[in-house]
Amino acid sequence: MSEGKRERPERRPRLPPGPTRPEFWRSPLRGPWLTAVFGLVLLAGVTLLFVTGLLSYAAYNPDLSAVNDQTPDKGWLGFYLFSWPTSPYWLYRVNQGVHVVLGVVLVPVLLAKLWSVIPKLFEWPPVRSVGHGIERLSLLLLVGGAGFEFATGILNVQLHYIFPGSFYVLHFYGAWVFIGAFVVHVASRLPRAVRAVRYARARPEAGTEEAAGLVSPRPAPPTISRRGALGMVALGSLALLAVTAGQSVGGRWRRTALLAPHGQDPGSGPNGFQINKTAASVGIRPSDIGPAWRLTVRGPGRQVILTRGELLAMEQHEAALPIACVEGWSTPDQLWSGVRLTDLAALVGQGTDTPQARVESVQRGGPFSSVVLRDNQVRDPRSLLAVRVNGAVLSEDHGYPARVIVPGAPGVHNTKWVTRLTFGEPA
Ligand SMILES: Nc1nc2c(c(=O)[nH]1)N[C@H]1C(S)=C(S)[C@@H](COP(=O)(O)O)O[C@H]1N2
Ligand SMILES: [Mo]
Repeated sequence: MSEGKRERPERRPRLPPGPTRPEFWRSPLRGPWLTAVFGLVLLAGVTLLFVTGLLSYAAYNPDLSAVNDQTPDKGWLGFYLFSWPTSPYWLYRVNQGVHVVLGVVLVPVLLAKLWSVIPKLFEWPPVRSVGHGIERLSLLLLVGGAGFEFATGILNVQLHYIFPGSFYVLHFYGAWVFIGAFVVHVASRLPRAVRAVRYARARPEAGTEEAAGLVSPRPAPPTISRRGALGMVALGSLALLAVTAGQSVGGRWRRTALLAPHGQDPGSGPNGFQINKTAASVGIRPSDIGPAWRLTVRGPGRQVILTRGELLAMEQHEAALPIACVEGWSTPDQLWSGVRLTDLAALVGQGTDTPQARVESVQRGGPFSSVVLRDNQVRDPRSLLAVRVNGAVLSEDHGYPARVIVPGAPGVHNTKWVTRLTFGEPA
């Protein structure tokens, strides 16, 4: 034991009083092992958050049109964008459920990790050299980026739209800044973390290199073991999982989602599933969706206008598909029925090579009142302009008289109260 011990370095004489002094930090729990365990959990978790986040963004087809997303210069950061598929039809639902639930569940781990390294925030002098300065700057981006991404994400799923601008722009740019700093951090710390977990179970001596500035030189008597602390964090995460995951599973599990901002009870009957925005809340007037409602279908050089009766007289098809919102909530599959988008395209002369389509709602304004669907989405036989759900006429809040439903698409692309479809217009 004494062999491995190093001389304690001379205490630097002029540390300002307070948190810059190592002996200010007295928790006996801090040390490389605890930090490394939290760090490794975050390494796995943040990687999965990043991948599901990028996929989630791709699902919006932001490369298709400025209507779907207006993030400036996403073209460059969106180098990876691809045609979002319609199969498997649950892909977006699972992806978004994982992204949101994992983000919430990792909050206690993130806080615990920050707590475990807080003495290093007060390192003195704050900058020792150029290299040290750069490293600290990257840590600022790391911690700031993590805080920003978790905060914007959680505010968004809790429907607090207090952002200066679009959530997508902030969360997307923030993700790239955060992940850049994260990669640098992992590259420089991973070997140390692995070593700490493997070998440094015994408490390293404060002041040694192994202690990494984390171990208190004047530890207070412990009130909990390191494993106990780990268990508490795990319990916190599990508790969050228990009150969050239900809204991603949907159906009767929704009742367990105590943190769901839309409430736990979506009602009963064929239309008894989660509603994002009610007709009243977005200013849909009864006259907009009454007998005077018409569906305009447009193609290059052609236009057809249908009444609801004419729409109902067309061949009706069924598709069992979920609604899956960016906020992480989703419904189990619902049985929709209505007219295939390809059949509507055929009315205006589009064949099997049906192009992309722009969908517009009677709703005036707002980011959800119109979207552009990709050609593969339009051509999928399960993509419907739905008029019924689970055997009943669509309720007003679910989009009466007609709404779009597309397999695998984010909820926001399932436009409600549709009044116009335009095929093949360059968007
Ligand atoms: N016209 C219109 N369509 C819309 C919306 C909207 O606000 N207006 N919300 C979208 C969003 S974000 C989602 S998640 C789904 C939710 O559908 P639901 O309310 O029937 O569950 O509708 C989408 N279609
Ligand atoms: Mo949504």
